[in-house]
Amino acid sequence: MTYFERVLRTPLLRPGLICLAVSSACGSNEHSSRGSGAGAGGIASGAGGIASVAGGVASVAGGGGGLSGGTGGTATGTTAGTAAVNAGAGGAGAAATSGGPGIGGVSGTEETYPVPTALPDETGADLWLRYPKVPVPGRLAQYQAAFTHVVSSGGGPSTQAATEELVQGLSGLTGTSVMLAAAVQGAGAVVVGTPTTSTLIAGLPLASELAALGSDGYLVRATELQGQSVIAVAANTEVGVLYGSFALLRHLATHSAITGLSLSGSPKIKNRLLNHWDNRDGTVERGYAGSSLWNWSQLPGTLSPRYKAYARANASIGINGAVLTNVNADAQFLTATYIAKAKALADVFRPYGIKVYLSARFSAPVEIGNLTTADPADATVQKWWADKANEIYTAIPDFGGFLVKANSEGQPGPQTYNRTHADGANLLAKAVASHGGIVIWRAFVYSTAAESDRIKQAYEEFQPLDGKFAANVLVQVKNGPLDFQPREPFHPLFGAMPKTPISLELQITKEYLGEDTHLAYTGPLYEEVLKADTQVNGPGSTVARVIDGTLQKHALTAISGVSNIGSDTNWSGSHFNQANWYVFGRMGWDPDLSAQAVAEEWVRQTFSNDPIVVAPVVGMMMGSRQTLVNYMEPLGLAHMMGTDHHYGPAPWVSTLAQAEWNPVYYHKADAQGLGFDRTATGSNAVSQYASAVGDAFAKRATVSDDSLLFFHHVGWTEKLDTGKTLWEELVRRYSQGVDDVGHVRETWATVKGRIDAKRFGEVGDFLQIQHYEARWWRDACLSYFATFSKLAIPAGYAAPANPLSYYQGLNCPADVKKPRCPQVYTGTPSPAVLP
Ligand code: GCW
Repeated sequence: MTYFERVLRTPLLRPGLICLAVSSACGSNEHSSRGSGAGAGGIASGAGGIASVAGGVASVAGGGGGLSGGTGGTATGTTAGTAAVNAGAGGAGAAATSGGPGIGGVSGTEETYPVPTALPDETGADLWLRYPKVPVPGRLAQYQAAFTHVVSSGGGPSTQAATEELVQGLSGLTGTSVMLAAAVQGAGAVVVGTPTTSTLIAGLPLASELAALGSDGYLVRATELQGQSVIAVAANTEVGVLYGSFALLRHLATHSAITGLSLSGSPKIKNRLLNHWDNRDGTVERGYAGSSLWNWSQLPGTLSPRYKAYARANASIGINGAVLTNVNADAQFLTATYIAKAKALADVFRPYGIKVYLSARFSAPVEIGNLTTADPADATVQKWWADKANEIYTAIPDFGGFLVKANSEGQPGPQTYNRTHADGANLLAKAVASHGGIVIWRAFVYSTAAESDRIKQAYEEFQPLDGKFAANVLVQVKNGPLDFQPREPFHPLFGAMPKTPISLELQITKEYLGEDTHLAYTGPLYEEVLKADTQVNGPGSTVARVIDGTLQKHALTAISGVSNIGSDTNWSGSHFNQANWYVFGRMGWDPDLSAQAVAEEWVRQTFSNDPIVVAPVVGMMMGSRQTLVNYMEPLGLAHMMGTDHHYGPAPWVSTLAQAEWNPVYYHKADAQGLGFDRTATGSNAVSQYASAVGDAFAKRATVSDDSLLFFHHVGWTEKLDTGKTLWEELVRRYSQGVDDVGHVRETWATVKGRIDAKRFGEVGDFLQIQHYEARWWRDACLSYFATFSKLAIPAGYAAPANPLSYYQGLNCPADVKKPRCPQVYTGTPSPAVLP
């Protein structure tokens, strides 16, 4: 049976069987009293291939197996029949990881969705905040009865933002005019506020629950007021009220039941930041979504309406900080002219609970301050930063602080003056401390010194500094030790600096994952690193527990995502790239959410709640990252992308000035085999991990195939766990990756007519590009590796379409901001695995 046939045969797709609530918006710290589901399906992290795509679908459908792990949920929905949640046995896939935290079955409705008759084209500009009228009559009637007016009797700009959103969202979803009122006026009131801003909220018996929520938490509760049934949205702060309003709207936009409604949530990580790599000239480093959203030349006088839209979108997923500027920093951003521009943005973002931060160029005292040094030990330098901080805080009283890349890839830093990273960080930390600011100091260091193994450098430089950083400094660590590859093991610094708050840096923009066109949902990647067990304090010492501060007892916590946002109408360069922004926010709020649960809520809000759309599209997303790994860098390969632009395959590059800039440095293909020996017989990078983890990576018997070539140099004809030789397994994965993109295209074809023609067509076009480029990756890499293995493509697999010289001679992309390689868009990319 082909993948396509399997999708069509999924019981879910039969009329009347549409109970697919695999998950809800509710994770372990975002509770619904109505859902008591035990772990829903986990993510696929293993060999994947076609099974990973199919597994995603099967798990949503509650069908059998696939790669979905975990036991079936047992949600107790209040609407009859909504309890059958992800009841599939799961775990059939050998590579299944365990399921996520308890997830209640609260999404969706049992009603049959009508085939849409007229679907207006959509640009994607509304993101997941579309609020279309509920198209199923039962649920619509419930919502129309329950939501007739929004009651707010006080409060400031954040409360106003919340009520504006509720009025817009509820009006859209119910197809009626939901009004704002100062008092309860009959049935259907949504009463919002804090005990301070609203006497109605103050009168409800919520004090003890609110006390447990902290400043950003919220409660959404069906209750009674003045003899009327109402929904209360309550919090300790007005921003909490805003978060609660978005939680309610998400609940409704996913067509969830509202009987006995009770939602609550509070973030596990305090600072949840987007890092924009935006430059003064409007370009975005590693941006594939147009130019910068910040129109510096028009600021501060002209405020694009997109600034507010950006703030709404971020608040809706819990993001509460934006570093406006590139870590490859420009001192001009710290001048009065640019501080005024940042202030204008801060003023727009403030009601939405979003603070602005700036990247700080370490040499700014010299470049814009006329000093002769930037030495942290110099008193004039210290005064310069203190004065600069005062100037910024005068303009922006809630300025978040500085993000710094120092002594890496040519950036200035304290080492220029023989000082340490801690000396540098503490200089800035002291300047912002009295204002409540923080400094986020990046551990992504990339020196020019020759190294035995480039991935060891961050640990070597930073681990010895543990305990030396000021209290308001976080060290920000990328998910892996190399550089945002499609797959890497987790970074060894997680857990290794117990006295230092550590922030996790994820990349949302897909620099190494197909940039704007390829569908690669990063939720599974994020989940993989968050769940990775550092073992520093024994089992359970996951990266999530390191960065939420619970493992090593830090109150200062942060997570950053390198933004994929730009001036494109669809914000992120593609419709599916919006999901990566979305999942970053949701997992930043709750790092225990499952990628699958988040994918489902995103699809429901972005495309459709119809199970005939939700199940296959969630399946496409959940399999997409493994599929991309397979056709780009399977089995632990890394960094084989084209020079500078990082687009397309170039494993043969060997002549760049520094050894570790070259792909050959990372894959180490030779006549014997492939892969980087990082065990004790090689660079011994494994020794940077806790011994239980390092030992597991070091042994061929225990290292997973997904990390194999990252840690081992393996002979071409050595047998892997799969029973195939390395060469055979390599060919199999590359080929499977290509064909799985073809299967995704077939799946996408099934939702035709269920979503608007514009977005349907645009996604289809990108999938076609991805399919051709996947074949390009496969053919180029296999042709190249064959020159070492001297082995033929095994029977049952297509030969590369062109000789190696063809791929080596390609000169693309013409435009690195929208990279394409039309030369390879010929022929038929599949099948790579011959029928
Ligand atoms: O991933 C690499 C990018 C650089 C980036 C650097 C970093 C901002 O290729 O463009 O520079 O990482 O994270 O500092």
